Amino acid sequence: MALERTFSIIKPDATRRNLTGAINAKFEEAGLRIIAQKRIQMTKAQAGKFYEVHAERPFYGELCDFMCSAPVVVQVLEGEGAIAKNREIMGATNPADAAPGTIRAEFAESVGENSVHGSDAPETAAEEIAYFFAGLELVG
Ligand code: DAT
Ligand code: MG
Repeated sequence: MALERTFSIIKPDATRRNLTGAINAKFEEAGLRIIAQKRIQMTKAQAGKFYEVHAERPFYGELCDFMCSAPVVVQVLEGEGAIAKNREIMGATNPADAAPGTIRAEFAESVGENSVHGSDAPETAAEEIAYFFAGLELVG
């Protein structure tokens, strides 16, 4: 499997509860390297654009408000098969369905406030990384 990069967000429910370190430990224990990371306050415009693919879903407004409700940590994770590996470590979108030991099983509060975002494919990973980071900020 190839060395890949994926985009990750530690969401407001997790930063509020001081879970940044615990979540990063899960990534590092699984062999993912955090090659870029910054704490930002997302704006409504940024959140709206980032989740544009969900614009028609009933939860879109709530999702964008939530993403701006506290700081988030945006990050780039690198490793063998990083995109799929990160989705595995994250667990299912709804924490009630997430496998034991996954980030969402351990930390998520609900389907909407589920602690982490992770890219779902190589194309979205590349787009999402470029949306938040300049090339020089990625130090692999
Ligand atoms: P994922 O974050 O696992 O990729 P997704 O892309 O389907 O899931 O949805 C993006 C986010 O939208 C998800 O992390 C939380 C929110 N969301 C998804 N389904 C929802 C629902 N049924 N009710 C409330 N929020 C939801
Ligand atoms: Mg998704």
